[in-house]
Amino acid sequence: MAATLWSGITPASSARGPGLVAQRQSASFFGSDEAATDVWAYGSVPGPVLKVKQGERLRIPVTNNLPQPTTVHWHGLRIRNAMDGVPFLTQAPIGPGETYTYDFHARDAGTFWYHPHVNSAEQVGRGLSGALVVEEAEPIPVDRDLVWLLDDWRLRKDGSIAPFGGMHDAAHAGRLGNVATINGLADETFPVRSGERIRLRLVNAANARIFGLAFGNLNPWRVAVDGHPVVPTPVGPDLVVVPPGGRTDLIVDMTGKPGEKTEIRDLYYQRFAYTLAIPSYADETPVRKDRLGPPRPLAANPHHQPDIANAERHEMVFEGGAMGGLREAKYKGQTLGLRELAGMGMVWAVNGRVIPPMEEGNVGDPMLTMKQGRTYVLTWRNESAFDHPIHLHGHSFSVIARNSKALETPMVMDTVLIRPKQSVAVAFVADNVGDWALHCHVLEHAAAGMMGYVRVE
Ligand SMILES: [Cu+2]
Repeated sequence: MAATLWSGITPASSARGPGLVAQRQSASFFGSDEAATDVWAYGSVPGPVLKVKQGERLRIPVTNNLPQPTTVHWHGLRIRNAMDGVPFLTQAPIGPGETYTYDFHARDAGTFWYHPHVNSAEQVGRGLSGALVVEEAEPIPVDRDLVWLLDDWRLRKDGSIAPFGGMHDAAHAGRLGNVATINGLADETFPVRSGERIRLRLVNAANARIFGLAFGNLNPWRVAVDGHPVVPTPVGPDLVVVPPGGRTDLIVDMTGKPGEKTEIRDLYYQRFAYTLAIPSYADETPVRKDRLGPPRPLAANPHHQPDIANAERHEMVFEGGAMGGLREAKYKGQTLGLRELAGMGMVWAVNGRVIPPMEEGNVGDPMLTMKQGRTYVLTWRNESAFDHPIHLHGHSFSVIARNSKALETPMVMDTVLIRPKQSVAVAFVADNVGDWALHCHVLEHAAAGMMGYVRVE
């Protein structure tokens, strides 16, 4: 981990360089070649950090050297529908041996990421993901700006990736791994210097694992969520919860003394708590003596303000899975019992309908058709026994209420975690024309009935 972290962010030229090549290769999560694992990756695990300035254009040829079709989705970026990377809905899959060039402008600053949208559970699960950083015109001054792409892997004893599929993962919490990595390495060591200020960009690229990080007395400032600025606030004793697909930007002041060590623990699944990273202070003179003051807020991204008073309102109810009480649901026009549905690998329903996987020439009907420029308030209710991080493509939304209680400070996001038996209300202006995927980012859930799309026309 250390080597990757110190290298920080790759130069902007990588965004316009030779592009991305999705390929089979090997990776070593434990820093030794003996324990190398066959992965699918964009040249490295994770892929290169693509870095541009806000407003700049990215032109990224993606070559597919995998044994199956692929695409790239630019998670959180509000770009043209044709560049969104959803197979059959926005583009034909990129076949083996083919190249497709993505071309768009980075309108919003912040921390984003990229990953395939074809056979996502396996392709992302085998290692295809990378961070995309869009720099603000005026970033918060820091000593180091680091990406931590968080992931987990389900490895067998011989170090190989365990097979994908199976109803158990799909019907429960998704494919949780047994090895957690930061930037592709399982080493917890994190060399720091006393007194330095770090911007830590957390990206959760795991199929299903929710990270709930305890920073102890480091007490970092949260400055952005899903790329969008929030008023800098110390996280205090709360866990920094990052669901699959989500991002959180922190400003961490390393306030320990030279030679000290501290721990960053993941406590989300309390029975499986573990130490993710051990910041270890170098035996050097502190970078500065006094603790720095609060970071100044980042400038907001250019959003249309939702007109909530005149919004059109809709509800989406997510049901199904194990222990969820769903008895039957509509699938391809038929009402089927949960057991029959499970036999077909489909166990999740939205408003009583299991959404079939999209295929060539048949993407099904939109879950909702919206008018361009109009404000929508969607209430998403999780009636199941499992967490669902719900992700909307092509837009960012303001989370305006949780469990019917209005939030004092709405938060702009693109992936919102909804706990069991809870609800969120999100508001946004449908300002980006096209067909936009709306799905659970537990990738095994998405494949088992929780991925549809909404239309803006
Ligand atoms: Cu889900």
